[in-house]
Amino acid sequence: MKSETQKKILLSGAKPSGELHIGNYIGAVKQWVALQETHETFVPIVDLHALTEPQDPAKLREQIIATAADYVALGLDPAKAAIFLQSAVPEHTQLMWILNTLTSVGDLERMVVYKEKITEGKQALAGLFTYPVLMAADILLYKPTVVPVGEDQRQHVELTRTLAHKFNKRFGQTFPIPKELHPEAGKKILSLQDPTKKMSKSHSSLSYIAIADSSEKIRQKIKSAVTDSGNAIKHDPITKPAISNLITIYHAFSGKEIKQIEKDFTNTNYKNFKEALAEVVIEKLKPIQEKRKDLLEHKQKLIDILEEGAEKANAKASETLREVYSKVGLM
Ligand code: AQP
Repeated sequence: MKSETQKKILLSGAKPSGELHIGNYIGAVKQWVALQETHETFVPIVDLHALTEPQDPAKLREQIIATAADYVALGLDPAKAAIFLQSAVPEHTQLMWILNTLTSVGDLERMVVYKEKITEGKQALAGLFTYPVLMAADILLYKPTVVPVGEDQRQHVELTRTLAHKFNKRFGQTFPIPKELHPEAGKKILSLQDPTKKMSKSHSSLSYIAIADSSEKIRQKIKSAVTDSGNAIKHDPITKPAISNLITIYHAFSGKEIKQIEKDFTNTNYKNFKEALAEVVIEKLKPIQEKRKDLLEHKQKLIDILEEGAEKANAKASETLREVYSKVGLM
């Protein structure tokens, strides 16, 4: 038990509700890729979460396989990380039920993502309301020490910690309390069209850059990105959120320090900076897109990766669920 809590374990996932974008990459996947070297890594494609909003079944299947290709092309190594479908490991929904019995409706009503989705006009469905409990189950099943996520998931990880504490208090020490990790820069990449909102798959396609976007599309999207008043390339998220967002993207894709980027573009303007940014993004995505294309041409290879990942995940998940069932008094 002690050695298990000390083992470094990582759990995080992405929802195949559309095309994976550079916000998902900078805020989350980039950290998974770095940490798979030092952590036992579980990175489900959380397909059940995609169902919290209406999906066309044929399109969903395509998005699921495309997300698997994105994961591998972005650098997740199936030899180091268990890449699998959430729906292939039934323990996720089984543990969710147990956690549901510990979750207060008041806590769910406070979830900002839920409130935002309702304000955007999404239907107030029970699945959308309770998905943070499924997310808590996704996490706790693997007893992770770290959960690298974007800032939008902070409240959900907080709920996960609350539920872990509640469970441990009532049934005895079971779950280590997971720590969320955010990148230093880029924990919330903003929409290219509306810098008051985060970049999201389910918003207009002009507002995000998909991992799979062509060079032409990337140039067009960055060119049409909203900017702030003035023309200085200055990183100040409060007064200049739009250009700061573009500088953060430049930083994430080039590895250059933000101060250095400001310096390099001192005597220039938004137009020139945007052109340079587009080239940096295109250059970085090119080999990733080639790998992605190759993977999608060999779908069976992706399916094998998912099956192998599910096997690894299942071993861990079934062990945790057995422990939980026994502690709560199920036979
Ligand atoms: N804009 C973002 N900036 C930084 N990180 C982000 N993440 C999402 N958007 C940004 C992080 O990416 C991981 C996977 O997210 P997800 O696919 O599970 O769901 P999401 O957060 O709901 O992403 P989207 O793109 O906004 O999807 P839709 O529009 O379908 O709801 C998470 O760690 C997330 O924090």
